[in-house]
Amino acid sequence: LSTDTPQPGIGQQPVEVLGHRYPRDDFTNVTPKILAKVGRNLHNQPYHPLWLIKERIKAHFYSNYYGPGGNPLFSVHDNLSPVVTVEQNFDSLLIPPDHSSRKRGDNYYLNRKTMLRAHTSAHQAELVRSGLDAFLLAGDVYRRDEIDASHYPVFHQMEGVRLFSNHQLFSKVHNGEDLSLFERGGRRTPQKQETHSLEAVKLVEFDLKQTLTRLVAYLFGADVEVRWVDCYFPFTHPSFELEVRFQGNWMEVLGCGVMEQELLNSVGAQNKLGWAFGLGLERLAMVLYSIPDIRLFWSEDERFLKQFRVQDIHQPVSFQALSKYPPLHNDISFWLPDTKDSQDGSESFTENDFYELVRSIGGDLVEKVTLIDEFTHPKTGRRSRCYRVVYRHMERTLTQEEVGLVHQQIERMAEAELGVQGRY
Ligand code: FA5
Ligand code: MG
Repeated sequence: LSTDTPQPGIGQQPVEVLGHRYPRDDFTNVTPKILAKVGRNLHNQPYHPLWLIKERIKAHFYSNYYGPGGNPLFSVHDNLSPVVTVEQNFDSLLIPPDHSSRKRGDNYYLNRKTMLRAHTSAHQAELVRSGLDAFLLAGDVYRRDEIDASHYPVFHQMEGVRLFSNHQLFSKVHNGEDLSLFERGGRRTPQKQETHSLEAVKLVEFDLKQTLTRLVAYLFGADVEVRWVDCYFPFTHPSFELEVRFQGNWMEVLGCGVMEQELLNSVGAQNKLGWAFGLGLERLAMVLYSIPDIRLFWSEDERFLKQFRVQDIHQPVSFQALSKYPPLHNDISFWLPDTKDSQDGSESFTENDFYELVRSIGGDLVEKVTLIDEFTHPKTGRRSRCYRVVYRHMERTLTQEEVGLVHQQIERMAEAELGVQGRY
């Protein structure tokens, strides 16, 4: 290389993601805005609606599918890094080198070799290679896409894979031991791949559709309207999309199909057939909870988040649109109890106890509580805190009079229960 050849990216800082550094090149196109979302892991935040859906799906699979030893059949993986190789995201799935889905304009590349995964399918090959026969995998995925009510550049998917040996697939069929997964010299047709026997594919396809139909019926109730649409993926054949009727329109919630045998052969599972699906967690949550806009999932607005803090993950949640009525705020200041008063010198006041108290008195009127000031008295060493409580009603404008009553009750109860001394 001559020194005067401009080297793209040289001289610039490498891209840093999750504590690793990736050299830039002419493919690098991740932006700081997108990188700021990596690591948020909404699907792992307790009581976030995406976490709630993930937990419900896990619970469904855990309680309905068992392995031979009576243990859950599907293992669950939700902590795999979204930084993957281009090989994982595309090549391992038989996506050809010139396939349009690889476009720089559609993906977030760290460089020519590394990217933010565009789908959870990026992990199919490695997990099958590691010996797993049945697994679920949830994670954040990244695509350069339009932004509107149902599209966002970061969203979350759950992948499911299940493999079958000859015995596992045919054991329930009368005289099933005479049947075979594979056939020689076959042709690829709209129904099946060239190496598969039609009877094997039909059983796998049946199991796939039944598994997903049961999942959707469990999530939405038996009344949900669904339909199967034929489609194409380079890593499955035949392939289908499942659509659910939502607000009068059909909404695609997942893609799936019978795994390409070439993929399974390449990772040591040549004696098995399998199905795979990939579903959009936001899409499911939007239908299930009537969430009108995908951007709300990134909201840190208590009015949104608090609606999903259910006692039991199976409890129905019906999302209420955020109120258009104005908020009213009232502050509360108090001295914290003296640490030297407590027997063991431990903190006797905990912030969460205070939040809990405010929530239990203010109920749905309380939108948010934030610490706005804190100081230590220079002479006495006593510590004081001031919190702001924001009140808002979903259906009407609140008056200071009614809010004042609730607020005074919070003041009294804080003194009575938390040992603080009001500065009211
Ligand atoms: C895939 O990503 C395939 N990997 C799915 C698959 C897995 C097929 C295994 C076969 C076997 P697709 O791009 O259609 O396919 O996305 C799958 C689901 O993710 C969609 O059905 C939808 O629910 C969701 N999804 C796709 N794009 C977006 C987006 N921009 N915003 C929110 N959800 C999206
Ligand atoms: Mg699709």
